[in-house]
Amino acid sequence: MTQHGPAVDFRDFVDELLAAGDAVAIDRAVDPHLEVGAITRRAYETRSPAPLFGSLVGAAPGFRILGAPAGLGTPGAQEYGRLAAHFGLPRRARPRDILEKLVGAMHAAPLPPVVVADSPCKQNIRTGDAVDLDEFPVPLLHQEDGGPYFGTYGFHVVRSPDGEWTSWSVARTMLHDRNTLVGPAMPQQHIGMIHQMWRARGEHTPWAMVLGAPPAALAAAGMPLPAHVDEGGYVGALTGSPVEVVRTETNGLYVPANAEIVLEGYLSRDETAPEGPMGEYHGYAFSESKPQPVFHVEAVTHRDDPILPVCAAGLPPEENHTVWGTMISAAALDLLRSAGLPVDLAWCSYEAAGCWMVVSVDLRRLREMRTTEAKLVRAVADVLFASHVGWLVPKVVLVADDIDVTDIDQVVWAMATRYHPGTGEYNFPEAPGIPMVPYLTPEEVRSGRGGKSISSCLLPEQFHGTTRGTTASFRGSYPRELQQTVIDNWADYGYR
Ligand SMILES: Cc1cc2nc3c(=O)[nH]c(=O)nc-3n(C[C@H](O)[C@H](O)[C@H](O)COP(=O)(O)O)c2cc1C
Ligand SMILES: [Mn+2]
Repeated sequence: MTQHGPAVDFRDFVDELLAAGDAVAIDRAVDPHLEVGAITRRAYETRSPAPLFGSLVGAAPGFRILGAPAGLGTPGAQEYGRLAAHFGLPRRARPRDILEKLVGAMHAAPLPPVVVADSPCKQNIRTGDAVDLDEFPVPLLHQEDGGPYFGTYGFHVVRSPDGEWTSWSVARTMLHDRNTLVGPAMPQQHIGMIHQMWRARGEHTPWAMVLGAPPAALAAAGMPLPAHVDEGGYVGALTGSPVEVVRTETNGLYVPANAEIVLEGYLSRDETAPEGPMGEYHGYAFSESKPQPVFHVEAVTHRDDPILPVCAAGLPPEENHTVWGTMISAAALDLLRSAGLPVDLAWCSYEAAGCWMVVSVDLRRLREMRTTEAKLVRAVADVLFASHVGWLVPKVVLVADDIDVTDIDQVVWAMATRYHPGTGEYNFPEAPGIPMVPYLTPEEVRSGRGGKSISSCLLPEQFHGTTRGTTASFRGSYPRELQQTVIDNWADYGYR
């Protein structure tokens, strides 16, 4: 193996977290039945290091779980360290650094994966009747879940029948029995589109699922890049080296060679089974299960002492917010900027649980445009709500670029003091959107449209390049030299 580093090798990622004190090796026996989930949830909610479970009740010795693989750290310099490590960025990276790296790679030439001979993911191989998913510590993550979830932080690999498009995408999969899984493959998502192509030919969809993938590949598989774009090529551009892949045992797909666990088989043409309920990323568990397509596992390969990464979805911050939210932000930011809109940054506030994206508007460029609020809002809606990424974003909040959109306190302040009730909100009942949003009416869920808005926190005079007030704050209300003096003397005043 030639690829090393936390972005391209999950083992290196885990080692880096341990070395940085951002993961805790837990040796005592922990039960995959709820206890793994409870510890992982508490780690998110207290912003503690990621739990690495080394001894799991009922599982084969050596089998491990990493919980909260992209949870946040305590507020401060390394808050985003675990996420930054997914991209090979320093642990001190800030959201803007991460976004600019992700956007930059969208404009670099794709570096497609390369096939290699060395493949740790084949250290253990089981095929046919020897496949037994119960051998793994598949966790029941919440007491309200309909079953244990194998895939909460892995990605599907599928390829279009003409071989032109290989899609990597993150979606959940629940254990159905010893060799089948069940989970969503929504028609608007790329796995659903490719599934439909195979179904139209009357065939099952050849499929693999990769767990313990190179972290950058996992994140890219959670990114709404446009259709027909291979996430694999994007990951190469992002990390600067092509992902090393190997052929599956059974179905001719290619998977990252250093993956912890690979499941291979097919996504059934038309067989379904009940899936869920599950504690979900908006922070709720709804009581019903739904019929979803069945994934048949015909081979399992894994590294020695494999590590299954686990996201225990629910209240923020978990990986749906930190990874998915960040990848949505980057894709939307690039889309809006590329359309020539005066956009500084876009950020899906983790605290908003996937329900809104805050967009900061470059006031200098806004003035030059000589536009109005209604026209600006319409332009943002036209670009965003027609796109693959925009389908995922229910609400957009526009703020001026004096607001740091990655700081929720500033966003709340802008919404409270600048959004005008009655005139500041624009509704888009015809815009298509993901039907999982909790507040949608049954009719909106059925039609797949509506429940979408853009709220403007731009003040009328900001369209003409003026702002009536200045900001009364440490940064806004004192001369630069005095600010520096205060900072330099902070300890001398008696502050620690
Ligand atoms: C931890 C995590 C869990 C996710 N779970 C799902 C899921 O269950 N279903 C789904 O459609 N998307 C899920 N997503 C979002 C998709 O991965 C994302 O929308 C991605 O763009 C889909 O790939 P595609 O654009 O190639 O279709 C999840 C993302 C993350 C990071
Ligand atoms: Mn895709």
